[in-house]
Amino acid sequence: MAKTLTYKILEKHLVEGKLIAGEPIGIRIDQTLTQDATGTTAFLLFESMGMRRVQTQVSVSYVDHNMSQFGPENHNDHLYLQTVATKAGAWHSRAGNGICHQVHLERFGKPGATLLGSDSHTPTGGALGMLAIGAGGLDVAVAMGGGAFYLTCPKVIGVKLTGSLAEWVASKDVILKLLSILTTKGNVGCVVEYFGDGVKTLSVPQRATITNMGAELGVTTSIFPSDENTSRFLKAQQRAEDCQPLSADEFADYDRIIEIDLSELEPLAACPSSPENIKTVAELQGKKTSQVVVGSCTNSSYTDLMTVAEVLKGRHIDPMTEFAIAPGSRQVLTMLAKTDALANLIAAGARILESGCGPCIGQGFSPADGVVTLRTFNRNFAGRTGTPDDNAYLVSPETAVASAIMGEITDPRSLRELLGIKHPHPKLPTTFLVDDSMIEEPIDAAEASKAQVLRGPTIVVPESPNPLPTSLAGKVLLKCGDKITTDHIMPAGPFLKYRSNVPEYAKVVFNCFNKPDQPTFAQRCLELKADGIGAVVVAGLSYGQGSSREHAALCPMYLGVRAVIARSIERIHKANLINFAIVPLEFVDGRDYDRIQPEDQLHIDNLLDSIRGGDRVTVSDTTAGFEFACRLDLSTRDREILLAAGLLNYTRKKALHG
Ligand code: MIC
Ligand code: SF4
Repeated sequence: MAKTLTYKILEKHLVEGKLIAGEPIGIRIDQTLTQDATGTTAFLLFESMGMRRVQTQVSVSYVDHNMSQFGPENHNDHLYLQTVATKAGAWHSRAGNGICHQVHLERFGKPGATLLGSDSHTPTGGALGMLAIGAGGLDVAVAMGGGAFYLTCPKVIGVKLTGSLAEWVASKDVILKLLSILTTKGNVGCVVEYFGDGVKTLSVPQRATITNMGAELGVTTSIFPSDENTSRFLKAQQRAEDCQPLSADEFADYDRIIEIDLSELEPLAACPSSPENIKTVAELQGKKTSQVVVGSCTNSSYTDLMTVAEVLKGRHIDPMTEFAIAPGSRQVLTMLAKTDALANLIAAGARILESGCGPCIGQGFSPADGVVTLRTFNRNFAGRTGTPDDNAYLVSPETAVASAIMGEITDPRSLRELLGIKHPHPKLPTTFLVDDSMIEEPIDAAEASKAQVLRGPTIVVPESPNPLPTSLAGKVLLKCGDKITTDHIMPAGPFLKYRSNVPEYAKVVFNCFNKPDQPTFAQRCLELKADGIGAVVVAGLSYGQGSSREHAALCPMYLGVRAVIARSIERIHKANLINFAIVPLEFVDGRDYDRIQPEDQLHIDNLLDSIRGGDRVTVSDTTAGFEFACRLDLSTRDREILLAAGLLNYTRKKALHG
């Protein structure tokens, strides 16, 4: 049978199970990445499992998220990550070196390899023809220690690209188009694989924008073939040895094919507050902007920023619009600095932020109340900017710069007519500036064993979950709607600095639902926990969308949440719930969601027996006096993990008993 590229790579890495869509499989992981906001926990758990040295080909620990350094927390984390990487034999990319996904693409990503990252945008690496998957930190810690990664063998959606992008239309518009077709829901268990003649018209950085934001579809990953453009990029990064042509077989067996004619696309925007709310920029034309930011792992490559700099050359941004750029990496920033581009940006009024996630994760640059902010990022979940009622639109760098000049949302295609500007089409360099002096190489084990790991007082080893009870007595502490993101569950922004201190961070679980002068979700949970009752969260469709942050399971677990009952749960979050012994239950009949009310008492008889073997449980709502059925959609390994009280305990037991 003609094979997809996804299955070719899976086949080479399969260690358990059969390659049949929907079946649980285990794969060998060649590379891992962690970032500081998830990496501190990942490394703490790595140590807690008794693991000493990483066993992968390449494991890189990046510092890119928490760089605001208000108080000692962030720097404590940086020092811990740097020294624990030395001890464990991992690479360490220091603060200021850039966003993990951009740097990984530049310096480490490799066609045909598998990459597991504790960040949901790890699939960026798919731009190089690698199978790059996001997961919770604990899964990544296990992979660092040489363990397999377990996933559901995916269906493959083939996206056939034809034609080529028109002037001022960007690769961002390709993924926004796909989001308008597939939306952010219902794509769990699929991989998106690009093929067709249009592929060769896209450079690696353009492909990376597409694979990066594929995360918003909720798919396992996205992948492009590795072709001449891939080799050109790798050679320009002085990595000719990593080149390897790879593609699907002709007439590969895709589960579904979607065709996108690149020539027909026009500039698009994701409107507040979901990446699936797509409109054409032309429809939004004229809306006043107050803030524009170009950056994030989606759109901060050298060519993105050169485009912006060239358009701004000799021009100035609108007087009522703030404009900032956050370069994706130190390589990008240095290369801008070595040409006139950086000077042009500064002259045009751009504020130059450091190379890192910055405003994308609410680390500053929050917009004023009620204003429109335009961002080249991948997520615009409500409040993610740091402003509760924000109004964030996601656009391409072309649309961003056109709007920053005009002070209103502007279709970049009108720039030629309005200001006589032609698209600058900056060329991909034939040689990128390679300076790895901010990436520390692993040292040999003997030398590393002498290294001291620095653990500041704000770094607290996370607790392990308590075993699940035989029967669960629970109470609905929160009933929420559809598309609850991990940002709703565990806010970032000013709280991001508490990632390595679970008791502190847990105080803001579901903060967006807390009301002034009333006990918080955390306080109510802890009261219940003291009475031996499990807290239960009830939710609608697509619960746990968005990031890979395992704190969205780890902190609720700490507070005593024992089960989530939802209409559907997203892949990474579901795995995180299981890893921290929170039972993920899905309504068999979605209408039962409407019958449950907050504060209802729930009871599940023989919970452990059901986890052992059943695919259904009966839940009694003793307050309202009815029973309903829930699905327990779990692999054998998932069941073992829940019964062992989480992945940490499970891995420890396995290490002891084999
Ligand atoms: C995000 O974009 O939401 C993050 C911050 O990068 C997260 C990881 C995290 O919460 O640390 C992600 O995408 O997984
Ligand atoms: Fe960082 Fe934003 Fe990318 Fe997440 S989406 S890795 S916060 S730049």
